Amino acid sequence: MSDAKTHWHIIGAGAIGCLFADALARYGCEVTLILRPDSATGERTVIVENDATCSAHALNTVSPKKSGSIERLLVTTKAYDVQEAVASVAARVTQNGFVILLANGMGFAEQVKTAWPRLDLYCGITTEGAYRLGPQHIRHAGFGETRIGQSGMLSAPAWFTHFQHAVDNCSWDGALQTALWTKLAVNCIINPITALHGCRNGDLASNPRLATEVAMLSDEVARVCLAAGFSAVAAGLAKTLHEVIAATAKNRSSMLEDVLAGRPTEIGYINGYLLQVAHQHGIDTPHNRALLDKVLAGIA
Ligand code: KPL
Repeated sequence: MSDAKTHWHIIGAGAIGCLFADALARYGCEVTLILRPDSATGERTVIVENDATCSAHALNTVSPKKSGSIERLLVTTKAYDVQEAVASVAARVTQNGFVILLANGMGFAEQVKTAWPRLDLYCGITTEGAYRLGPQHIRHAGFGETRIGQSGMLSAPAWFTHFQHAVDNCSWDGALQTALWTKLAVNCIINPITALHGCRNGDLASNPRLATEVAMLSDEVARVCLAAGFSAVAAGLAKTLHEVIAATAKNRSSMLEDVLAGRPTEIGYINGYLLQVAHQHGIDTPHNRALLDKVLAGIA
């Protein structure tokens, strides 16, 4: 069997899950979507719309209990669902199998590693933009990049070559922790402020009051990055923020989208994780604490 024909299971059939399912299916892989235990299963058509094209693939969907043995598992749930998702299928991941966690925020990988130490675990980050138009029907709204890595693994494992061919603009990152901390730092600032003020990312630069809030929060976040050993992330934070805000000026952050949709937010794995690290290093982070409390309380 050529590697392109390998079988991927994807748990978390939201916009990002469908985007990756479509990419792997287009490359020729067999793709099975694992749905929630109470969902109707069977063959479903995954539709991905772009500006110019629309791609459709009939994929098998199963419940966790019916997923059979799993060699390659991609987890694309919300951060707060990662543990439960992995728990529902961990026993089915084969001895040589592996798991990629592709969710926003940090902290869940440690939880998974502690609960299932035998799993060969990779992490990823993606800046691909996609939103749901309906069940398994999405719009690919922004072309981004995807990075995959594993702590301490400088070069990519053999399976990665084919994954990289299937997924556009995807690379192996031998220092993924730095990329994860960069994204965490940016998300700690853009996400809660936009969620609380109900504004687009660009307003954080154009509205002086919000820009002041950004500066105060950045200062705290940078101090935690530095203490955690990510001095380059701390030093480059102002520039990175400026670039991300400019590049996503018209977008709503994922946290604002969650608030508007009445979903729980991922703040526990974003500012909540930062607060945990700050506490370990004895750093005072009152602005992050206040934002976390307000988002959790739903205060605008
Ligand atoms: O990652 C993002 C998010 O919304 O979660 C940013 C970079 C803030 C873009 O909106």
